[in-house]
Amino acid sequence: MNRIVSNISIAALAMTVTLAANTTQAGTYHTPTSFVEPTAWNVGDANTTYQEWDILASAIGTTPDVGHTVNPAISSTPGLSVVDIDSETPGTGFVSGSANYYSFSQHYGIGADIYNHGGPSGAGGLPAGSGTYVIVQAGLSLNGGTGFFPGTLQIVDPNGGAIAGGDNASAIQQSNLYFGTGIPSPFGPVDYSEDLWEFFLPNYVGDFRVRGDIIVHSSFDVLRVDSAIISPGDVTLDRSVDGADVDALFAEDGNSAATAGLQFDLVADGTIIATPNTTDSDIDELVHNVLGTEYGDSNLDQIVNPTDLADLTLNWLGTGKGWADGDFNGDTIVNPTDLASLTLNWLFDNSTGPVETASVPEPSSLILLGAAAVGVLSRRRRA
Ligand SMILES: [Ca+2]
Ligand SMILES: [Ca+2]
Ligand SMILES: [Ca+2]
Ligand SMILES: [Ca+2]
Repeated sequence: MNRIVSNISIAALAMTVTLAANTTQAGTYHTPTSFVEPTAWNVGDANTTYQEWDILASAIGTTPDVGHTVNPAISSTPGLSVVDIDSETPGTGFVSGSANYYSFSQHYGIGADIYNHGGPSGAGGLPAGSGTYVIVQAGLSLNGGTGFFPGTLQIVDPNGGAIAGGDNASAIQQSNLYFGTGIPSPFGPVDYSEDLWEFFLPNYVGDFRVRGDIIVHSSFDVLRVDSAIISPGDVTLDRSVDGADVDALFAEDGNSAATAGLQFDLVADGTIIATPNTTDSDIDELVHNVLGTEYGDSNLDQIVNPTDLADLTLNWLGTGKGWADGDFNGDTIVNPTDLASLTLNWLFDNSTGPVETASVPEPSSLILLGAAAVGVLSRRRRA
């Protein structure tokens, strides 16, 4: 934050005060109608942040006025500032009488400094390989159909440097939430847009800045930023690592990380490899190193035993199946290939709890069981 406090910023601040004092309108002119809550977590959950601004009180370091919830607490408060276009220096925009950011002379930018759990103000202690999921929602009036210049809303580090996954082209999603015409404003009726962006920052849990460049005569009105720490292997970004993540990773086999999403590229080489037991395999990284288990462990208790075999037999020759059903190679079918994976790892045990001592079939009898299952079902299909 200190980098933006300079002689230039003092001049900009003085201009802000003067212009704000000359305006006669007061208060914000539009309340977002379509902002959404995160679906993968609730505001206030552990290792998440939420901050929202509507009344923009200062051109530099406005604190969130709608809400600010961080768990666990972080020692620094987020700040929203006007910056120059394509720059992190204080900008020519100013606080309008409607408590928005505005410029009638030049394009300008906004930057929101967000303090994250692995940053200097946070508690740290997060699992190695954790990343950050960021949801940005903004509302602003348009000038000739433009508010933010396309491609400029992005996540950068607190000094403006690039973060993998934070560039606009890497956004998981960009959606228009609301578009309105004839919205009353201090400058007459305007078009108004509410938009949402989602980003995933792999291997990044530090502080960050949300920034974007805005066209002249567009009035920047509201901003909401939610973030959550994502554990390694949670490729579905739902704050849980389970069989659904294995299935999702299988489904991206052969795709580029840019296409699939950076969260899938667990062995970070730009390509998603979901072939078991191969060099640089992302699925091996998930199954072996993140989940600590082997192919065949349908219930992910780090043991391959009759419980998993029961899942497999229950779904034998079924289609549209996943890891939890006994599909261990991602082809969505439960068949002899999956049984072979299970038998190969039969009685694998990486659990820390007591080893199951109940009587279990020997591998030889297991293979006979599998052969019997194939035989029975083959006869049924012919019948
Ligand atoms: Ca998940
Ligand atoms: Ca990879
Ligand atoms: Ca198991
Ligand atoms: Ca299969």
